[in-house]
Amino acid sequence: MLALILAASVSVAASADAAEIRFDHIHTYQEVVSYLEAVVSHYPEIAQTHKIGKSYLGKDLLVLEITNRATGDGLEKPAFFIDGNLHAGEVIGGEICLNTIQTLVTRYGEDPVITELVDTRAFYIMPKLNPDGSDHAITKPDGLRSVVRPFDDDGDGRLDEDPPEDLDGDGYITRMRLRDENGPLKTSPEDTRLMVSREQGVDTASWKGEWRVYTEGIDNDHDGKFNEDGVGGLDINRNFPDQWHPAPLSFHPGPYPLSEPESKAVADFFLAHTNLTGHINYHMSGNVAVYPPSNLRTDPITGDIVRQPFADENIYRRFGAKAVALIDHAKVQVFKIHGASPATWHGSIWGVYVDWVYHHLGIFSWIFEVGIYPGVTDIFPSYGKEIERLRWSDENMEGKLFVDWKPYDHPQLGRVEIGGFLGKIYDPNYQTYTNVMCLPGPDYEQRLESHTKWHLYLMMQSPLVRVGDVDVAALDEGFFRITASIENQGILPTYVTEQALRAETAETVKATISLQGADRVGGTEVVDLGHIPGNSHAKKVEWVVHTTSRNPTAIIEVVSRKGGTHSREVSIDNDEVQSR
Ligand SMILES: [Ca+2]
Ligand SMILES: [Ca+2]
Ligand SMILES: [Ca+2]
Ligand SMILES: [Ca+2]
Ligand SMILES: [Zn+2]
Repeated sequence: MLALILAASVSVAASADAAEIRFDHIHTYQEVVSYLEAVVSHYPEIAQTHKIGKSYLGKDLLVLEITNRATGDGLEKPAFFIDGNLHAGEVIGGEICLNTIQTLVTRYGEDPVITELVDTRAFYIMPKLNPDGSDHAITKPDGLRSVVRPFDDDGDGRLDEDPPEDLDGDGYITRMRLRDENGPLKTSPEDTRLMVSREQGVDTASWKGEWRVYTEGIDNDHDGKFNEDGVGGLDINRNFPDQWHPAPLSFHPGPYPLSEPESKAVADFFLAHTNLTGHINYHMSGNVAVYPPSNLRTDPITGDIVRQPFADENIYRRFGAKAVALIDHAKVQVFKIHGASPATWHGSIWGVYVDWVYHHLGIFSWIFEVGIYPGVTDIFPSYGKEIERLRWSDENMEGKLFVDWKPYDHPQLGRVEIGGFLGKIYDPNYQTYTNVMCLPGPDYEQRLESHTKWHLYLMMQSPLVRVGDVDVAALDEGFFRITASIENQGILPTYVTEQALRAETAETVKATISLQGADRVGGTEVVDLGHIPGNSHAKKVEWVVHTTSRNPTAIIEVVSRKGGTHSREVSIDNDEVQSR
């Protein structure tokens, strides 16, 4: 039923101009599919869709490629990958992806920078890395970590046997509180809707507790725990092959690396797209831009700690500083993941997507944890004190972010009260839930755009290898020296990261000559130029050729895996020689 209503609202929303998108709610998978189809049909020369696999529930996993195909295939250009919605409820990343798509396709041909980027680079954008999970988070009152595949959260041998229930039928999963003198909570002296810890509340009345709190629902399996095993539970951001560890060292990492169709599909896409130079994996919490390593890294032979190459760290900091500058109102913090969190597991997390992309493939890879709603940055929603959130809700949202406690006769607990903070708000116009951290509002779209600006900045940093001047000098009769200048016009080196050199994934730059009406007598057909740093002088490559025919030509082609493919054709002017 819900699916039918959704489909109807999609066609209405899309009818004005099918290739336009409004950022007024969080888009479902089907809405994203419709938008991507419209983009491809409106902008066929610069946009195409790749189906890179199927989700657990059989949805196509879609990557939109944006590049001007008239100037070459995407694989022959430096590329950037952006994805959203790996974690089900962290839905703003998908909207950022859609904003970048919209910006690129609508401003191509108008904005000179965007035009040049789409002509010379390729963008691969995947708004819904985990469409099943994100649709669940958007359309159902409960939530889940990442994918919907049934998973035994509590280790009792049964899968998803105790999800929460919306007992009072208000469309939300909130909390239940039960009066209990031994409970750990007391009514807050600041506001009777809130509770504080019993210890904290000791001096306000007595040392006794008042409340015991549960999430809303039934203990379906009668194990004394409420809602301990809902939909899904495994985390595909612990399912990648970099330093993968099983439980309990890693939290719900899946049975083995890339065991899930979603993680395997993106990994295969990365392996097939050796032109990638950068990647952002979007999440939503904390307002931080963070980069690998996410864990302690040791040499497997010596046990010595292996540190990140200093040059890469420097570049991460430079790119991070730009995020802070462009996404300024969000007060972004930038740091390395490992060591940032407390001593749990020595601050390490294992099997993380961006670690695999950076450490195995040598591509700059970021987790961007999009922060909290602008304008209330410091207090809302989960980082400030509850009392500040509640006041903010009262003053700005007519109290809508908090459901007042109401009595309810629970079949297992007896009389309880149901209420508390909302994590997401239902929008009856779209029949979708919007996470409270990304409510549409006055700054919302600018915020999405500020991320798009950062993407454009990062893409401009890529290497970009070109055949520059080609000089043909006559030697003895019929002999010519052809000298080509091979340039990296970009900012990053052709190996992109020092880690790519360590991992031996950085392919060197190769120049090739193909002759028509002439023979090569000096120099090899393919010349390995090694790597070319960014901001550098050109490298020279030289061949000697011999010809007796009229109008001979040479095509010089340079191939840099991450700096692009480029060629120039020159004529070898034979007339001058023959007239001597
Ligand atoms: Ca279970
Ligand atoms: Ca589960
Ligand atoms: Ca409810
Ligand atoms: Ca239970
Ligand atoms: Zn996340």
